[in-house]
Amino acid sequence: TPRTPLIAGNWKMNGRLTMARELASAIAKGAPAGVEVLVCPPFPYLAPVAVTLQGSAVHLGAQDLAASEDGAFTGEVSGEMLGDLQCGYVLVGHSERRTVYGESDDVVVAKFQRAQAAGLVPVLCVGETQAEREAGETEAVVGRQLDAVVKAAGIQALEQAVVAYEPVWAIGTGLTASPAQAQAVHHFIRARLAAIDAKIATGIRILYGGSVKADNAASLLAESDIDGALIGGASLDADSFLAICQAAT
Ligand code: G2H
Repeated sequence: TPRTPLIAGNWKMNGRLTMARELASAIAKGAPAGVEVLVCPPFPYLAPVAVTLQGSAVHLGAQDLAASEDGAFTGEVSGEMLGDLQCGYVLVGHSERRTVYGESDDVVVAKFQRAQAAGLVPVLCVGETQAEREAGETEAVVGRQLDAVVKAAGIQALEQAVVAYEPVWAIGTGLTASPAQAQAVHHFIRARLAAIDAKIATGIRILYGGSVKADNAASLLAESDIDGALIGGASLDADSFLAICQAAT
């Protein structure tokens, strides 16, 4: 595959400053060659983690950004601010944002576009709930989430983006999609993009997320359309996270 694997840690709302520094430091020291490694700490720890990562090849990203440009938006953080803190990436439309904070496809699209306007690479998260999967709607839901962005931003925008497929039923539940189940959806996503632009579809990295651990990473990453992983729980332990990075090499 022409695609460099990307292993991204989504720390969610966990840890304290000391832990953030220690985790970042261990990852910076242990990250293997041949894989791109990304960590996404909580907002307040971006700046100290950026300092810790200085001189290492590990990339820094945020977990969310504002859908608006700078202005009177109390509590929000703009893409430009994240750029100032050395972020190169930002998660957009994580299922927790969509479900717990009610982010619609429109909001996700706005965040995707704001990220790119600020020079950040958005990691667009898509995925179906358990009820949607059981109703046979996986492709309809994932297709809709993907199309919303392609329609608004244009297919060219996907050249500077990453997609993460995260079945909601597999997030933090210990349930993982089987490699074949994940591969089927990854293939669907790539084919949907290929129908518009084959080159962009070939180049884009599609990560799998949802209870990825050191012991199931290799079999998922062996699938031809799985180009990396977005890791929550297991990214909080340096050894586990580094083992997953190693599995991607
Ligand atoms: C899915 C994933 C990381 P976890 O949310 O984004 O979390 O690996 O804990 O299921």
